[in-house]
Order: sequence, then structure tokens, then C-alpha cells
Amino acid sequence: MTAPTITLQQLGWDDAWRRQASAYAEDGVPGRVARVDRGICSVLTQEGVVRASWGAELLDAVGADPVLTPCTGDWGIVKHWPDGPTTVEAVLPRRTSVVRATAVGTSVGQVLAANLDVVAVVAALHPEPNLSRIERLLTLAWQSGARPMVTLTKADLVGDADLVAEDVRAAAPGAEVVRCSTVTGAGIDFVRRAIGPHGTLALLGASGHGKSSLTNALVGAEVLTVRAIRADGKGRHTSVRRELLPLPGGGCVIDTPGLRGVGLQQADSGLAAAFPDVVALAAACRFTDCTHQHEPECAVLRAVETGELGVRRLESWLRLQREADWMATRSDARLRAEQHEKWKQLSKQHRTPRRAHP
Ligand SMILES: Nc1nc2c(ncn2[C@@H]2O[C@H](COP(=O)(O)OP(=O)(O)O)[C@@H](O)[C@H]2O)c(=O)[nH]1
Ligand SMILES: [Mg+2]
Ligand SMILES: [Zn+2]
Repeated sequence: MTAPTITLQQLGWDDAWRRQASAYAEDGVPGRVARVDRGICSVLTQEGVVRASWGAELLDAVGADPVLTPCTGDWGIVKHWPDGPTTVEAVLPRRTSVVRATAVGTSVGQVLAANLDVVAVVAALHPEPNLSRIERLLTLAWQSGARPMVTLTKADLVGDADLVAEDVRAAAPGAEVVRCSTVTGAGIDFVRRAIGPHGTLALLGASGHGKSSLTNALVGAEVLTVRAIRADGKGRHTSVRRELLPLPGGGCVIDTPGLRGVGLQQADSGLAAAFPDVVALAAACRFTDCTHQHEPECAVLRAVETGELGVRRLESWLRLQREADWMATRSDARLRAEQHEKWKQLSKQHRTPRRAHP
């Protein structure tokens, strides 16, 4: 369903990427990963879409660090081998990426999408959006390095969209908040302009909030199945694949379906950017290690008392902060375990069998 005349530039290819690519396989061609299914990538190249498995060097790199697993939005070098197969030989270093914590018990992150210019948190206006959930996703969006945005969907379903949008703005300082509707078309042009002719937009949000509908509106065609629940509750069509879709006129959009829980991975800079109001207040606390829960002369608690800072927002920040701290401890623990393992290997090597002395 890809238009035949898409150029790499329309997908975001530029001189800086070209320079980086020149360091890799000369007989390869650049391409952008549109989707990944069980180790096979669909890559958009100058010649169209190619299906590629992973090259030997890439497999080694992934073995050493799973974060290097190719993902939607990556730029890679694709090679056609004379004997048939097509492989991704290398993935160019990501400029930005949305990373979430994977299953409990590991501290390895999962890259949801790479090389994004804008990351939009998608939340429906009806039923009323969950502000703390928006703050969590915004933390991820800020941490990605891309420009965060909030798209409030289904604006046609509510009469007080303005009021709700104001509440969301207070929970999203520094991010653009846009009301849109795929029914009336409101806000779609605004999102389209934010992407620009070479940009990439990723959509983050729970299922049912209108990500696929928004994607279809941007693409101008039914490229994704919009969830339809039959009266008997069966027959849901929800894709679970992350997919990069080129837009008419340039730029692309990545839908990230199937996000239930979104745990934070590394989130220091993301949290600071998502909560600049709390960070500024915290700087005025008496104790530098203030936990903002019971300490005297706590500027954050004082702001809650005066109504300058909402209790909900403070609790949301404390919760995310605790989670990020916990993840940081876990990754420290992983580092220590890895170092211990290396040390064991080394000492094994040096423990050469000694000849028994008589
Ligand atoms: N009224 C209205 N319904 C919408 C809008 N956008 C999406 N929907 C509906 O919300 C449901 C979920 O939409 P979908 O795009 O599949 O959400 P996704 O799970 O986030 O991809 C579907 O029934 C859509 O028809 C909108 O702007 N207005
Ligand atoms: Mg969907
Ligand atoms: Zn404090």
C-alpha cells in the first residue's frame, strides 16, 4: 500500500544520515525499517519495500546488546546477496527513540520506535482523559529526544473540549496540546504541519483512543484497521504491529498499537522536562535531598497548600520518580552482575590447571 514515488528524503533521509551510512558496507543501500515481524524487517528503500533478515554482524551486535535490535523507524544498510537473501547489515545510530521498560525482572529496555521528530501522546477527550497517564507517556516522549505533543482525539464527542484541554495543558507544560477529530477533521491539518515534509511522528497511547483513525486521516486512506467491536464483543481487529507509514507529500507516521502498561526505563531527563514546574519548586526546598512528603520548609508541599501545584500532579510525579529510581537501581544491579560475571570468566582463565607437585 506504498505509493510508488516515495523518495528517501521524504522518509527523513538527509546529509548527516548519508555521512554515517558511508562508514558501512559500500555494496549496501540505505533504507528505513517500516516494521519487524519475528526477525524479518520490511525496509523502505529507493527500489521499494524489501524484506530482509539480519546480517551476521547485526546478529552479533544484537547478541551483545538487545537494544540494538532493529525496530520501526531505524535507518539501516540493506544488502542483496548474489545467492538470494537480503539482509540488514547495520543499523545507523538512533537520533531519538522511545524506550519502555520490558517485562518485570529485566532492566533491558524495548525500543518502540526510532528516529522521531515528534512524539504525540494520544488521549481521547471522551471518556475524560486520565491526566496521570498522559504525564507518564509525556515523560517517555520527552525522554525520547523528540518534540512532544498531545493530541486529544474524539473532540466531536464532547461539548467542553476547551475546559478539558486546559486541564491537559496544565499537565503538559512545554508540549503542544491539540484537539482533533477524525469525524469533523478538526486538528488534523495542525498535526500534518507539525510533521512537515520530512518529519516522523510516532503515536503513543492506549488502545481505543483513536491512534489508527488518526493515522488513516493523516495518510488519507484506510491503511490501518480501526477497532470495531461487534455487538457480541467478538471480532476485534486490533493490529499489534508497529508500522511506519509514509504520508502523501512527505513525512511519515508510526502507529504503536498494543501498548498496555508502559513502564519507564531511563527517565531522568524525561521527568525533568515533563515536570519543569515541580523541578523549579523543588530547587527551593530547604534540604537538597527533600522527598517532598514531610520535610519542613518544603517548597513543593507549600505550593500544594497554596494551590499553586495540584496534589494529583505531585503524586503523579512522585510515583514516576520512584519508578525511575527503582529502574536505575535495577540497571546498576545488572551492571554489577555483568561485571561480576566478567571477573569470574577472567579468573577462570587465569586459574590454569596446576601440575600437581609430588
Ligand atoms: N467520534 C469519534 N470516534 C472516533 C474518533 N477517532 C476514533 N474514533 C473511534 O474510536 C474507536 C477506536 O479507534 P481506533 O482508531 O481503532 O483506536 P486505536 O486503538 O488507538 O488505534 C473506533 O471505534 C473509532 O471509530 C473521533 O475523532 N471521533
Ligand atoms: Mg489501532
Ligand atoms: Zn521538598
